[in-house]
Amino acid sequence: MSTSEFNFDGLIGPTHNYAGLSYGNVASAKHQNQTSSPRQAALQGLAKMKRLAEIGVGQAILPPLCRPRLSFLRQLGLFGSPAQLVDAASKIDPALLATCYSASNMWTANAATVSPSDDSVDGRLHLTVANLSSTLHRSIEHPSTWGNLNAIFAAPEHFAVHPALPSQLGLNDEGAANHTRLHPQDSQGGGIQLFVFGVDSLNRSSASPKRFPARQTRLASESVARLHQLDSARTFFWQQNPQAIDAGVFHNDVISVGHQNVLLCHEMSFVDQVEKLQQIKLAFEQLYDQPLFIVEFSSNEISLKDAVASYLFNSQLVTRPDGGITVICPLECESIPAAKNCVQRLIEDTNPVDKVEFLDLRQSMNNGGGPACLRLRVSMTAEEQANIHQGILFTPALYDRLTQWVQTHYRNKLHPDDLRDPVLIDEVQNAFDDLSKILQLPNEVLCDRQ
Ligand code: SUG
Repeated sequence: MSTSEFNFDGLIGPTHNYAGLSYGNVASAKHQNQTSSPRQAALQGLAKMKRLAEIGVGQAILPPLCRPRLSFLRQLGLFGSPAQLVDAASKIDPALLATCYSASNMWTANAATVSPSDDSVDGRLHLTVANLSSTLHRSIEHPSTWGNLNAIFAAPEHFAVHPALPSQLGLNDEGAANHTRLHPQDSQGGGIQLFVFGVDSLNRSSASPKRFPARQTRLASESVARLHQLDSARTFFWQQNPQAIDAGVFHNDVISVGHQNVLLCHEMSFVDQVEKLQQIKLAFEQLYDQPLFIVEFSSNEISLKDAVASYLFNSQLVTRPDGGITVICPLECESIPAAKNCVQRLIEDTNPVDKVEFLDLRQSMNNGGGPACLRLRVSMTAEEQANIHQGILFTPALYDRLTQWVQTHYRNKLHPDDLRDPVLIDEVQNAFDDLSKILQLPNEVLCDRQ
């Protein structure tokens, strides 16, 4: 069946802040305790969605999760009114308060792993919510993400929404950020799915990073592939290069991006990279009788440090209606010379990528989230599209309403210390009351924090 790709971008929530919660994420550490602008962040995210929709790419949104997550604080033995809970959490540790206020769910590439119906034995589109169990602030996302995805993909004859894998050491799963699908330009027939894990938790002697944690395990990736009923002949499991993780590449999408018949990567992306790239190229060519374009950049062209600073590999590759591919880069790829040269080579070399656009996503970038982190790709048939919740499909009218909504409800400035302000609890609640009407999703689904 013919499918088209939609980007489900995270609508950035009203409590976007810089608390430095993600160990191993260089940008998050660097901006710890700086003042953020939730309003600018959300407007930058909306501007990206608008631009992609103008280019002609399928665009939808995933709602933010309601914060603070008070039920989490109650599970930890705190009690009282919302204001008392917030006060108690801040007295235990400001990091605990920041944890339950985090807007990290904006990076929807970590919300779930998605396999289109063409690839699954049962002919349904599969989504597995990511448990995000490597970091405390992200590990509390999955119950609400599960609720939202069930409300959006509510037709079980078309969609299978799997709950997160058990949140246990050894099963850490960070979703589509460590997963890519390759397929010919005409998207008929199944694709090749590439899962990238950071560590093999069942095999202690296997390579692993020394400095920073690996956030995806082999067991998690393989379990998701089983749940999605994928054809093992078309499914690959590769290990991320531990040196890259130690340089701040906490997800594979910080060092590699695949789209359609193009795979863009750094030479330090994977373990046994030369052999792996040969294997996948051969598999693609045998299956589809056409080339896979692998664009690999050497450390001489761009160091790991510049790759992490520029987020070159977190650019989005999107197919335009005319069949060409545009690379959507963060502004940082324009200002870091090595990254700019790589972009130039990418669009000049023989491959389908022939245009570049640079977008300002600085608010998200300062927490380690680039263009590709902000979107979850879902390839759907026309019938599947008609069966998802329609209120989240991006239109010019929805853009106008959400822009107005952000202007009305979001603070322009937010410092982690401001999270102690009890007024913020009601501000967020009011924002969600209105959002529920705009997206036509029940408030108890959108704001399940009680
Ligand atoms: O998980 N940052 C996120 C960034 C996620 C980027 N996503 C992808 N690469 N797909 C993370 O590290 C920062 C939160 C803070 O410091 O408050 C944070 O969670």
